[in-house]
Amino acid sequence: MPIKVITADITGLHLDAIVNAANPGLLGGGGVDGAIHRAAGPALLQACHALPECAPGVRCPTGEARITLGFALPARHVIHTVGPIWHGGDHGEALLLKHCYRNTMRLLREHGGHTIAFPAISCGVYGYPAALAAAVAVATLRDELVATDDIDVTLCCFSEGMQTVFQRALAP
Ligand code: AR6
Repeated sequence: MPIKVITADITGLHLDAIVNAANPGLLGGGGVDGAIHRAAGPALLQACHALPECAPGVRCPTGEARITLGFALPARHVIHTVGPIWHGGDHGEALLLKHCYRNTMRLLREHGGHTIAFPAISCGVYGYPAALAAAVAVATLRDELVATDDIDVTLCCFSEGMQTVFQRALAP
């Protein structure tokens, strides 16, 4: 199935999973993370808190992903992933971002999901240049979808400008 790009609030989407652009602590934050926690209600924070720490204060290292229920959200699950902070591009940012998409898709498959929406991971507070992030997202997701045609991926942007950037990355 083709990858779709939309402009929407990801918290309103009725899908098997929506993706949270989280931080390693997984206890909420600003941007899409804050919006998801507000819409999901306090049970999401409790579920995140219950996830094991792999280092003090770290429940999800950069590039990895963790899954919880969606609680009050219309989405059944939230897959939390931690994008890289942009430090100029020569600190492994592209590979870490690729791992975010790949690990998230692996969790979706493991939980039998078929529909998922991603926000523009790392493109807000974490400062990743949007066109570069969009290229990584599209290339990685295309790779992931080569072997399956039963997963419907939506790239959920929060502005028309961001939608244009992601749409360009999808153009042949
Ligand atoms: N629906 C869809 N996209 C959204 C929404 C929404 N409701 N709200 C914001 N965006 P950011 P990051 C877009 O900063 O760069 C948090 O504090 C936003 O316009 O949320 O990965 C975490 O706790 C932007 O295009 O995530 C981390 O500390 C995109 O989502 C840190 O920010 C990502 O922006 C993660 O930074």
